[in-house]
Amino acid sequence: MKLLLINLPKNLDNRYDYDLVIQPLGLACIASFLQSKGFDTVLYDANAYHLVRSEILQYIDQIGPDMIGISVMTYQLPIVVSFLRDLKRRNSHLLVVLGGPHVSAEPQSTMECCMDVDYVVTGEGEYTMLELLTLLKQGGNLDAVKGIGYRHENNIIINPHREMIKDLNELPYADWSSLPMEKYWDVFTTRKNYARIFASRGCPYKCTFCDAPRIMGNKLRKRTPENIIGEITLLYDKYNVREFLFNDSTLNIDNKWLVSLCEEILKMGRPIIWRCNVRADRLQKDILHLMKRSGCVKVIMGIESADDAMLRSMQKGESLDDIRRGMQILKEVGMPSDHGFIIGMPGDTVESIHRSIHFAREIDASVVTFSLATPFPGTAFYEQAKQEGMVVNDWAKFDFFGIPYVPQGMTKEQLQECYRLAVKEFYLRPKYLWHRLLEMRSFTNLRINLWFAFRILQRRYRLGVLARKEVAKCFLR
Ligand code: B12
Ligand code: SF4
Repeated sequence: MKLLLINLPKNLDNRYDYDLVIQPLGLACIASFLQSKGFDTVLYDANAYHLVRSEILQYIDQIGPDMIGISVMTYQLPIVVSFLRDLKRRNSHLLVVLGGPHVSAEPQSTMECCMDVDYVVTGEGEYTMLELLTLLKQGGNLDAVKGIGYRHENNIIINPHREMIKDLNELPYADWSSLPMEKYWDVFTTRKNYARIFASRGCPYKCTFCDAPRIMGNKLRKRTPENIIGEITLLYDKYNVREFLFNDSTLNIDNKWLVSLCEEILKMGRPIIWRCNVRADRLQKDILHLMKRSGCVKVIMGIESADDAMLRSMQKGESLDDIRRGMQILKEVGMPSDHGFIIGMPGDTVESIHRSIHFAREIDASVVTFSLATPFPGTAFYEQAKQEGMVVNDWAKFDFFGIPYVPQGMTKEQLQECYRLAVKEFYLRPKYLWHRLLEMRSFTNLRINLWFAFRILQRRYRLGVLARKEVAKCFLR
């Protein structure tokens, strides 16, 4: 049986609608794992080539797989469903398996909403896919495969979850050889080629807005520093990768392990630059110095809100004092940082959002992102939003920019106005624009930043148009 794992673009009908081009790491991990077990598995990143619908369908015809696997984040579901309709019309015998964040939280409804889906996989995909493919090849009962959903006599059966992989060192390195490595970049990329890798999986925290623990579990599981260095060395030597981003939810949960990782990077004898996600309350000055020496050029640290009551209600496990302390350490070490705020969570008011906007200006970080609160299925926030009456009519809005949820006490227009203010107050300041320009490290970096500036303004404009349309509707009623 031939399996094709394919990464779809966010817009199947407009090849220019994209924000970044990043490796589909989850699919690449599953591909190399199945290949190592002898399964005929092809990995293809249609997003990296900016292909449109007809071109992707043509590619699939050429490859002629028996099964196709796609990863689904919540906002991607409508795109995937529309693509599968076209695909199954051309080839009704092709089996379809979906996995990833949305499917892990909503296996039943995913199968209900799309008859073209034959199987869903919840949680980590490597061993579940191995068992599913083995069973399809050799025969046997699907109810024995943990972590899948399937159809049986007009019913949908969702099997129990599979335990998380205990030893991540067992896994082979991702299937880099199938990816066009020179095509990848994100907003901060300064050096080509650039790659994202993961050093650990799982997160013990319980932030109400986050889906990560559901997908990768509540326990932090780490690869050994030696194992990670092996993959970095391969990427450096064979694929000329000089810039890395650790995809881990948080890299500084276990600081002792992080120290060993940095020491191994220093010993490796290959100069790289890297970035990672951190939590403020786990930052230590000496470790941050070591990270910097080993090539860390930036950390990404979610702040979420500058209001202590909001931080408590989000169960962030950090206070504003922790965040200020973290910011101070970053400043003392001279570590550039990026920070994310979420606006429109339950309990937010125009005042609490303004507090966050002012705080963002005060900390003067190099980049600050404002995301509109999005209740992803599987999170405590989602349950609360549903209790408050949220009805989901379009999963495409679940992308941090659509507005699927408005906190009680605020109107949608107020929320849109807050977002527009945040963009204006932060990004459109001459001082900020000047700093960004001074920070440019390469032509690649400049080009990427110009593209992002365009996308931010485009979104702000669209939100403005939407807001005006809503106001017009009110007058017409
Ligand atoms: C790093 C990261 C990013 C990075 C890189 C993303 C990437 N594609 O590499 C950046 C910052 C760019 C990013 C952007 C976004 N992200 Co993000 N991101 C993450 C994070 C922290 C790790 C993802 C990762 O690489 N994991 C490691 C790999 C190995 O695991 P994996 O991808 O989950 O794949 C495994 C399983 O899910 C499963 N699987 C996955 N796909 C498939 C497919 C099949 C067929 C099968 C069988 C199995 C399977 O098997 C894989 C191997 O075990 C997760 C949180 C988390 N810890 O999971 C959020 C997360 C995935 N992101 C999320 C979101 C919403 C986004 C954005 C939409 C936000 C935005 N609007 O900007 C964008 C979308 C960009 C895009 N198109 O990819 C949400 C998704 C929630 C949801 N239900 O949709 C998460 C869960 C965080 C959250 N807020 O709760 N993200
Ligand atoms: S936001 Fe970060 S710390 Fe909080 S649960 Fe998600 S991954 Fe863990």
